[in-house]
Amino acid sequence: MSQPEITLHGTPLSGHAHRVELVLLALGLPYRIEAAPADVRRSEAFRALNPLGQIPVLQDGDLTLADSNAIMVYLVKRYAPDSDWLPNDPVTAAQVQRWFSIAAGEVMHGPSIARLIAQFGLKDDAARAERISERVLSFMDGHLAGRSYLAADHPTLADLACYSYVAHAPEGGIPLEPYPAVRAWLARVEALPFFKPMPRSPIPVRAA
Ligand SMILES: N[C@@H](CCC(=O)N[C@@H](CS)C(=O)NCC(=O)O)C(=O)O
Repeated sequence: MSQPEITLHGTPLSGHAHRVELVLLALGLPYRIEAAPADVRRSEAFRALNPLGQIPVLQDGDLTLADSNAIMVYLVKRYAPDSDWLPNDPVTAAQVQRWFSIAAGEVMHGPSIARLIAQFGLKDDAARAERISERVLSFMDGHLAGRSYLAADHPTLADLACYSYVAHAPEGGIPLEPYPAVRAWLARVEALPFFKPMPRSPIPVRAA
């Protein structure tokens, strides 16, 4: 039986879509990308897929699923349940979940919002995004000192969930130089054999 085609609705510069694409690549699953820029996301057809109007959305056969972290869990449970991406042992499973929360919480409200302000003109509180970024990056840097990956001694979905917006933090004016353990971890994720980068945007010039 041929495998149903997986469609990922996203855009090239969405870190939320990028993390899902990394999982599709990690699992070696065939997929196609359906571009969903802002005007498409406002359409009735797209709202039928996700009433929140957000990307990413995954379609796999009859299944339509929104939310990047939920999609990552689905893909691993459905296609690679015995893999190390989402371990079953209670402590590691909880650690992965913790980093999902950080990805959707501090990483979203820090580096991701800072990038949206700097690159896409989002009207939001840049000082707050900077404060949250510094707090989460300091925390990650301490956590990663002496560790290779976020939730286990091998890569898990936690790393893929947090990677994109941390790697692209400088595009929001958030420097990564003060965080050597974070930079080493980013390099480790980038060295994974399936890794595909998200296109870089220009780094904003900081006022002197
Ligand atoms: N919790 C969602 C957040 C997704 C999200 O914020 N997507 C952005 C693009 S990166 C979006 O579609 N924004 C449009 C909007 O919120 O109206 C997830 O993890 O998928």
